[in-house]
Amino acid sequence: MKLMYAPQSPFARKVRVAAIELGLAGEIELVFQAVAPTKENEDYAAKVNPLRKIPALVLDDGRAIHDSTVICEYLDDLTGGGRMIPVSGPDRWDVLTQHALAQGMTEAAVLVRYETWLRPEERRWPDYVDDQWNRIEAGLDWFEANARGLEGPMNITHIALGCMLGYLDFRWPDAGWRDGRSRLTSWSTWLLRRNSFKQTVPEDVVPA
Ligand SMILES: N[C@@H](CCC(=O)N[C@@H](CS)C(=O)NCC(=O)O)C(=O)O
Repeated sequence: MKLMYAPQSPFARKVRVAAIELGLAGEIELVFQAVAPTKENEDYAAKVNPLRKIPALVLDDGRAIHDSTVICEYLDDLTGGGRMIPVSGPDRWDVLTQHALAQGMTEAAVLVRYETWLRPEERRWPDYVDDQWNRIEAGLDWFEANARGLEGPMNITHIALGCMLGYLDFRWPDAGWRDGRSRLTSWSTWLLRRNSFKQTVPEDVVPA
């Protein structure tokens, strides 16, 4: 299997962490794919993901699977299922809902990144950026208030939230998301020290 990824991407990191946690990393070849809004990437769009986003997993028979959530579920299924996303019952819906929150926060952070780094300065919309930050902050507050739910075996919510927090540290090291959030801070310290997270720390490099 080939994972189309970039070392900066929090969504690709989510898949890489899940693969390590599930013991599948050795079966996945990482293939760098440069993506960005306005980058046409026609070949990638035609063969892998019409949305031109990473990550995508290309299977040995040529089929492509995306997005990060579906790939995590696919990898989970390969190893019997139920570890990343509970199969049924109330836990399934809690995990999926909390994962959707972590995922939405990550999407907001990536939008801020594009808005402040890629969009030409004269066309930027500061209220939009503030609004995205506001959503991220609200999500952080929710996880701080409900951090007890983060205890327990590693699942897709833990991974998505860890990748989100790692992305904040990577792109905005001075943003101070830990301020006033002691429970989330200590949980993330534990999480980010796991091998799966240590092996996938985001880097601003273009792989050879
Ligand atoms: N819902 C997708 C989001 C993926 C995503 O937005 N990836 C970013 C990189 S971090 C991307 O491909 N951006 C390129 C673009 O928006 O054109 C997932 O979970 O995989």
